[in-house]
Amino acid sequence: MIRHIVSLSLLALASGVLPANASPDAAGIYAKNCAECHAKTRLGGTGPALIPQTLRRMRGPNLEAVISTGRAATQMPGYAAKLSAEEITALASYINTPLAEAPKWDATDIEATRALRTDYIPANAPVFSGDPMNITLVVETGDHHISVLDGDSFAVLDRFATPFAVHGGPKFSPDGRYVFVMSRDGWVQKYDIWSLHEVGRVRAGLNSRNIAMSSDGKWLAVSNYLPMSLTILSTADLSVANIREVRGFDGTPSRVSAVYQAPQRNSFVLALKDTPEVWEITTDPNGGPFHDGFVHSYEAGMNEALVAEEGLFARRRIPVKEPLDDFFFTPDYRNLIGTNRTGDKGVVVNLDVGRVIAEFPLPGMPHLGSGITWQSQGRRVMATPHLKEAALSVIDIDTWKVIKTIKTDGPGFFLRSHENTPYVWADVFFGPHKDEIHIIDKQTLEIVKTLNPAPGKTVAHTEFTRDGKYALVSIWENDGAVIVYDTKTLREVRRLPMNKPSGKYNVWNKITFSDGTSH
Ligand code: DHE
Repeated sequence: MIRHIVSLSLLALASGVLPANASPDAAGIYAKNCAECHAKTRLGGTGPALIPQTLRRMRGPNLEAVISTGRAATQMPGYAAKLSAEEITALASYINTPLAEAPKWDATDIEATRALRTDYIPANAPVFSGDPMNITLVVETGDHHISVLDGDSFAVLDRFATPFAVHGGPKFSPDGRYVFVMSRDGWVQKYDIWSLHEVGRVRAGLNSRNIAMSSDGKWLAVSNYLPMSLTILSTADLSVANIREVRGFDGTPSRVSAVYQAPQRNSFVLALKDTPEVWEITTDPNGGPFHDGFVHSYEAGMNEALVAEEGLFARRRIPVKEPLDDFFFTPDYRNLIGTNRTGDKGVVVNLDVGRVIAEFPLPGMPHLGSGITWQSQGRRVMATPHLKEAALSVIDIDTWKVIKTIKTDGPGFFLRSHENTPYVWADVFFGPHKDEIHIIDKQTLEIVKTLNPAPGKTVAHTEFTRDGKYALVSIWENDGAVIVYDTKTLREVRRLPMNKPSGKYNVWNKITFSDGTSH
């Protein structure tokens, strides 16, 4: 009898059908089918990392469907013919389980991934005839490419492959020649716009948030969730200049919510996601310690930490009441406006005095990373969309009062404007009106028009040409496009086919911190 059961089980295994009570060996299935591309460690190889931190953020089809049918426009094949439904379910659950131990990713590991292109020969002048300051990059997330658009003719000058899943704004060198792109798996790619050629890439983190360029163009900060660190790279050759393990006063390890440059301050500013602190790291070659504000920030009973750091990359800690998830700055970079994890209030941290100077209600999960500011009726205002509310909040940045809540047709993701246009362009990213984009008068704060260029399709994220004459809007779909609008007539003038275009970034607008652009 026993022999009969054993032979039945062996028969079942040989035919790929498991007995009802046996669960598939997910680790074994992974090792056999996935490790070659995604690494034994699941931290990624030629394919992306397969860990919850990465998978959670991936939009689109669910995991089992990707394993079954593969991922279009990538090397990922479908496994439906090779693995049973139970095995696919087990594999999906296995890769969605956190790693048993936090992986090490130090300077040696990073350096081992640094690959500078041997076929790259820097050009002496732009290899194209257009205005290098009016180049706009279009991130195409559908097949992980960037299109380099001439901002006058709208010709695609180059289309280069990026690391998988680029997120956040690419950052330009202050002269506009080089651009740095980051993927969620922590890869940083350097591209030479003049030469229309990749320079190289390096894996600065295992799961990263965003990048920031120092005001002198020498350093690129990479904020990481995994490991919990800030990596600073030399922009010249992508080598590691500094790695800071991120821990709060009490030793709590923390992910970094985001890092931005504060140009007037020669510093990087970052907020910690798991502990209530903001850090400022100097990129002044003469180093710290910081000005008076450094001392002020320790008045709140934190004198034990009053150890002034000096030199390049010296750090200053600013305590806040709650961890900040997302933040934005006033144009002079003296004030940081952050939001707490529950996304119901705005907190203003004055970087000069190093403490919170105002709080105001801001319910509905404001997306401050997309905030913009402009002059409205003689005062400077900032506006932010809300990820969970069909509204935009407009705030007076002198009084810190919400002066208007503009009702929209759904929660939005991105806001954009330009000094040469009287309008703000606000998408409606979520819900049944995701195909709309609102045009808002910067003075009256009223919606004056709603565009609906591709009914039923997601329409989002606007960027302007250098002169503000044209607005470029994404039809955020695989068979999508970038629509070029005349910003005066609000009429469509061109439609450029693109593969799921997401953000677009104009060199001039970004390096001059144009009024109406986010970071
Ligand atoms: Fe983003 C920028 C955070 C989800 C597309 N996003 C940013 C920035 C932050 C941020 C902090 C500013 C970084 C910078 O540019 O230096 N994003 C978050 C989140 O916390 C959130 C809600 C959850 C997460 O998955 O991390 C999130 N973001 C998304 C998406 O789902 C989007 C729509 C698609 C995608 O690519 O993942 C998305 N985020 C973008 C884009 C920018 C961005 C296109 C740059 C906008 C710009 O104009 O600069």
